[in-house]
Amino acid sequence: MWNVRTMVATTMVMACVVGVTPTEARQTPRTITLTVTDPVGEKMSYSLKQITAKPGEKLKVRIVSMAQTPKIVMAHNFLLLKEGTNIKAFTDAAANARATDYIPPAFKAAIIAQTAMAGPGESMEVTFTAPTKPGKYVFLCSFAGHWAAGMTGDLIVK
Ligand SMILES: [Cu+2]
Repeated sequence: MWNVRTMVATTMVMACVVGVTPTEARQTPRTITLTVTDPVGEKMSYSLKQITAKPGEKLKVRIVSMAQTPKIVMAHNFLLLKEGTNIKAFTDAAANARATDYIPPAFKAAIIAQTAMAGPGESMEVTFTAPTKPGKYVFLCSFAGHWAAGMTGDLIVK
């Protein structure tokens, strides 16, 4: 029974982390956890499709990969892009940027925040300040083919 209880407790803690918690202090980043599992069919996604933030809010995004597939063929990151970025052009360039962990050098200026790639069982995080300009900002995984498979979402600043 001990194991079952621990699992239940862990699941409850994870559920809380995934949910949106109110900002307690301006200086303390609000943690947002995005989990990723192995693809279902051809589809791939983050556990959250949308993150809402206040202008200039400090956020910590943690990406947790629960995938089983080896990192070389299945890794995930979180990239937040500036408004107006040509997403198709960005991801096309990223697919050819394996040497730089799928971060396209020509598009570095378009990235607001990025984590390293997380392989199976790994988690990576990044702390950053949300844009001060209200709007919709795209986040995505830049591993080859993952954006096209659905691994993307929006950060809504309002
Ligand atoms: Cu991915």
